[in-house]
Amino acid sequence: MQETSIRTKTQQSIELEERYGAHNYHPLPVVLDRGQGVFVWDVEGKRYYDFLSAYSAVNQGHCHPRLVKAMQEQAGEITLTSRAFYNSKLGTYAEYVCITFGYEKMLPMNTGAEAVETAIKMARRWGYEKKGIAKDQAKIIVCAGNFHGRTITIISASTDPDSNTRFGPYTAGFVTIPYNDIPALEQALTDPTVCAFLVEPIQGEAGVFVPDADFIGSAIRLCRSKNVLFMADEVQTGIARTGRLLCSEHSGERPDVVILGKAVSGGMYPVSIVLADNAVMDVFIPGSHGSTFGGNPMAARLAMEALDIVKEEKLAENAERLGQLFRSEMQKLVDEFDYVKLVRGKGLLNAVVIEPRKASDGSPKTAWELCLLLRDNGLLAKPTHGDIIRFAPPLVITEEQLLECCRIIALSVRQFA
Ligand code: IF1
Repeated sequence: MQETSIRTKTQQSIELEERYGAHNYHPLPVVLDRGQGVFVWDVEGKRYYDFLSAYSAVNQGHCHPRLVKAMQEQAGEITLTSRAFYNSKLGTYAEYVCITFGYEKMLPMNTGAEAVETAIKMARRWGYEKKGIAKDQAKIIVCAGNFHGRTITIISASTDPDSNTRFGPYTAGFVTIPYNDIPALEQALTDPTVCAFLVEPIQGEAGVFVPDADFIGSAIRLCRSKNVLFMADEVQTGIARTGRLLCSEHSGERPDVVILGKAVSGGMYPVSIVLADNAVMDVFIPGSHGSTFGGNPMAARLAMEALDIVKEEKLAENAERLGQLFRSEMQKLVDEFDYVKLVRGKGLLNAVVIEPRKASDGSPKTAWELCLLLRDNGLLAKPTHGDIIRFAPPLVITEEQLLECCRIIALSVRQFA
């Protein structure tokens, strides 16, 4: 009889995913099965601190009991009506969101990319109808190193070859400037066909690049002076992640358009939102835009509950306070280990840069190997762009848990020596 190798559940799950799933990701070898708060458990029953938070989608913690309850209740009432009809949750949701974020209108979508696409369409139509830009000539300024999603139009604005090569032909109308570069923005704004500037207040995927303190504020004022829409992509930086409800708040200025996603629903369901005032949002008339699931009652119910949790559990304040503690603890590792180059971030969106090295046997010692050590020590994080490890736990983490995680990171960095 053929000896069947005893394969662990982990190996079985990975083999199935490898065999039948597209290889559009290179996941860390761990198979998650359950989540609660800051913790996740793999199929072998091992517990980990989640320091990625599904790329800042579970700011409220995994399976928050209030969100589970809301989802269970709504699932038994009505989940989807389409926008062919009104539903009993959308008006309340729209009012709640507009009051919470201080905008006159919201347009509900599902994924972050759909919200970014919505903002691009809105800005272009605003450019033609309100700014008088010639037909099909509207341009949108973006920054090098951006990540706004993965549709053809959005990757047409990307400077990351992994995201955009061999997907052409590309959408026209994007002008790229360096991130955090006000003179370059000033120059780009001299073009009268520019309708908008689309930018992340902190570049997440690029490696948690925090711009100069006055970059966003100066950019908003510059755009205002040139009748150009400032559009903040807060899909990753929003919902209290950086120590304020919106990262743009740190600038003291108000974007014309805000794009939200991910933690709007606490990671329970794809929910995204575009916020703007009437003068911009009213370019959308019946039949001009939409989506099957956009604004559905389940999304509305979850988003209101998820945003209530952010406020009632003071998650922004927690992110601000514990983010400072985390960076000061990581700075100790930067001071002690030459291969821990720097720590940067805001609130609980942080990253540590690791100097790639080779072990004595010539094997690689990069951020990836350090993340494998972190996994073995009970903490999950993932590198971005090779040498940068993003650390972004759920915002419900306590000081005691955060300090335990700092000890796990320090232990792993020592083992990595
Ligand atoms: C992947 C990155 C993070 C985003 C910002 C829009 C979107 C995202 C600022 C689109 C999505 C996700 C997508 C996911 C991994 C993750 C990611 F590494 F890709 F860049 F978070 F940094 N704006 N980011 O961060 O939202 O359509 O995904 O809902 O595609 O690998 P989405």
